[in-house]
Amino acid sequence: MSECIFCAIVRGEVPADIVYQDERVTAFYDIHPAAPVHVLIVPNAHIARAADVTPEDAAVVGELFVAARRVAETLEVSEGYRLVVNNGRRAGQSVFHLHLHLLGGRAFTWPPG
Ligand code: DGP
Repeated sequence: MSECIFCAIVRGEVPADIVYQDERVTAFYDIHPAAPVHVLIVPNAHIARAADVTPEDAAVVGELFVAARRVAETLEVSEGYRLVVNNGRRAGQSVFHLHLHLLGGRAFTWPPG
């Protein structure tokens, strides 16, 4: 998946402000922040969309949430943050490597746009 920008970030080939990384998960600041805290949490192995997640991916998908908790604690937004997954262009997905958006540092409304 050499053409995938998030794969390149995970490999360290494209610079990013990484806030957490382990063998299976990487978290880095979004280049176009939509909140005072806006971090993307991705599996290191390429999965294009939430709709492509298989039972074999269940463990790493869980690890995304564990990493989100860790990032929220590190960045001191645990009291209120939003996790978002855009699946497909119609839902606003622009990078086709599965990612959680962790948004915090401000209040959020519902429903989202
Ligand atoms: P989505 O639209 O849900 O697929 O979110 C993709 C996000 O990725 C979007 O908020 C902008 C961010 N993004 C795109 N390219 C880069 C990049 O090269 N570096 C970083 N840090 N973020 C990126």
